[in-house]
Amino acid sequence: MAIEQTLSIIKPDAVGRNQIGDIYSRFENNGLRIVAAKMMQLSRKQAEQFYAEHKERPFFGELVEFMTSGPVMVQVLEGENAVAKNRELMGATMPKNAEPGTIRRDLAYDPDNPDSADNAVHGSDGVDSAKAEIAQFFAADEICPR
Ligand code: RTP
Ligand code: MG
Repeated sequence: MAIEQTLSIIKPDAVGRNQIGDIYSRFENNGLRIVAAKMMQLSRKQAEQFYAEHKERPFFGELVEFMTSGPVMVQVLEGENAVAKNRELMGATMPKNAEPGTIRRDLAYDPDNPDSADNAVHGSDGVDSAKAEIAQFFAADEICPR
């Protein structure tokens, strides 16, 4: 199987709930290595660029507000089929639709706000987008493949 890298972001809601360690454990316990990481406050411009594919969508403004509402933890994950593996660990986009056992269901679903799209994590959706997203946040010498 192919060893891949993927970009992961722990979003402001999960950072605010002190869930970085829980999420890192899920990565490490499922064959994904953290090979680069940084905490940062995204600027509006960085968030808009990162989610540019969604700029015509009705939720774009809300998404940019959310992604800039507090610090995020950005990491490169490496492992066999890392792109798909990370998406599997994350679960469906909306926490209410994500399966129990996934990050989004276990850590982001709020029964008092069941339709919220605040969903704890981002993961690249393909090998090509992973390469582009990694390059947006990390210089080559900031990544430590193992
Ligand atoms: P992500 O890019 O963050 O990993 O999420 P995803 O692939 O599962 O979902 P995507 O369609 O790329 O949507 C990006 C993010 O936009 C927010 N969203 N809000 N209110 C809504 O209907 C809605 N739909 C999507 C979510 O934060 C989603 O992760
Ligand atoms: Mg996406």
